Amino acid sequence: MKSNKNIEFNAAFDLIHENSVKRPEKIAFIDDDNVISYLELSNKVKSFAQSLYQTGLKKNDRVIICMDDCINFPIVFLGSIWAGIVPICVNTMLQKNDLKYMIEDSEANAIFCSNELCNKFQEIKDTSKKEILIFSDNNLSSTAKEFNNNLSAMINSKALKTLPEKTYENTECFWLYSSGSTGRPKGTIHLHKSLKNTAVLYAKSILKIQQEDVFFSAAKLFFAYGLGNALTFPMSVGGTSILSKQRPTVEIVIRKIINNKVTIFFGVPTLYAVLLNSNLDPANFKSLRLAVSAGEALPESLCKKWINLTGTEVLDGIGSTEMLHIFISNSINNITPGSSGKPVPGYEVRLIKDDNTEAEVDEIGELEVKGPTSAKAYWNKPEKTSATFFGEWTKTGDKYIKNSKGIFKYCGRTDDMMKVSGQYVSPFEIEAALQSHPLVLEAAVVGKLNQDNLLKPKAYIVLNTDNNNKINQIETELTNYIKNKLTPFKYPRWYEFLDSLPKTATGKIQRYKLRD
Ligand code: 3UK
Repeated sequence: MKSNKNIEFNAAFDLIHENSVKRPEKIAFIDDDNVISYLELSNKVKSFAQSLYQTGLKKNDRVIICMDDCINFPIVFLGSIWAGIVPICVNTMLQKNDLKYMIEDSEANAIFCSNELCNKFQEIKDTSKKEILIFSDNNLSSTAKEFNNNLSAMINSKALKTLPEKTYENTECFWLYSSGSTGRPKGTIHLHKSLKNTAVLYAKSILKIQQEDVFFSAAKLFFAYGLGNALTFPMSVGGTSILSKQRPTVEIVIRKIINNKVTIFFGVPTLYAVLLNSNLDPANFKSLRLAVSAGEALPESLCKKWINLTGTEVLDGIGSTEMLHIFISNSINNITPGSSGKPVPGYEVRLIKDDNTEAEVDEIGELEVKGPTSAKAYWNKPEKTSATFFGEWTKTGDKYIKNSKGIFKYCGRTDDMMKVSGQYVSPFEIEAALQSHPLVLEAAVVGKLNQDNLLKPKAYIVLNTDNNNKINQIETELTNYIKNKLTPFKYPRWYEFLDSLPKTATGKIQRYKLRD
């Protein structure tokens, strides 16, 4: 019988306790500078949890984590959850206006950030009416006297909160922000049970993760994908996770894999394309037993090239911030290159056609998913919440087709969003940014496939004046401008200059005419 009881459960306790007792000396995390064992991790989590209360924060308060991948990240994330405080992980590459929005929207009481980001947050604080504490390894702000705003002091203080705060499977645990084609990012509220459920349903059953595995995720911890790959999954089996602050270039990825004898690697298709175009020696991948790709569809050719080069499989699977991790996936010894595979057991999916009926085999429909890792809601956005979450079902915004073998193939988004390097980009956001440049009269942005079959933004521009003789300079100027104004990866990879944009009678840009 299905029980509706809300069972007592703390996600941090679940990941910490057993490891600290059964394998205290085992290395949990290795970052660019340090290593930490499961016992040390447990003590620091408890120390940080106690320090949170000493700074005046209370149960159910919210805190923002904007940190590069390093050992302090799991300590701050799990320490907050241990204390019943809700951490909100945000992208470290965001520009000030997005961060300011998230600080105000979330009503967070404190920010934990990497040293390099401290000034940025201080500047935001200075222009905002909101009272907020900022903690990093610098002592910049001085409102929280107790620890001089020093994160290390909080993590290393002697007082421990030995028992976790009483929380339940279905109480609010942490947030992530998810972006859409229009409007501001949405605070996506996840429950205590969801972290564990992603590990049980996907990582243990599909990836067959074990205590002996060494995990390395090129996707950072502030993404749902990276959080599962590099924190939940390794801790769910007592494995070791490799963290790095650095941008995942070919050199860094290869060095991390070799030096740490990584067994399971997680990347996005763009990174696989770069690795596969670099003429690498297969010996670099000797320690690997498996690779995973998500964020956008992995083209069939890249999947096959990876297998040829490394002799290991790469499992493509689709996940989302709303579902926390992957819910349709290929599996070991059973992959169909160019597809997302089959629903992960424990999830149900359906494809809905325009007339609201379910698609038959070989018919395209919009993908909906149901499973025990779905977010509860978007914070403070009732309309967007009810447009996405329907009882137990969640809309993904993706078009899919299922063949007679039950294998799902990605057919594009139902909205205007693009996934570029595994991350959401709204064409409208790039257009608005381009239009704010004095040289630009009008701009339209569409997705175009590059040589690896991966989608990247292309801009069609109508210039203000006749500048045709300096096109190269203008392109460089616009690229630098966008990289400064938006999260840098959103810049257009191609430009085309037109006299006018194709429009409908009512003046709407006809993007379909610009896509080839
Ligand atoms: C697209 C894919 C085709 C799809 C994510 C793994 O990407 C993640 O979350 P986001 O919220 O984006 C979700 C959207 O991205 N997508 C993701 N993976 C695939 N499309 N094939 C794929 N393999 O449009 C989806 O709706 O950024 C990925 C784990 C956790 C995640 N949050």
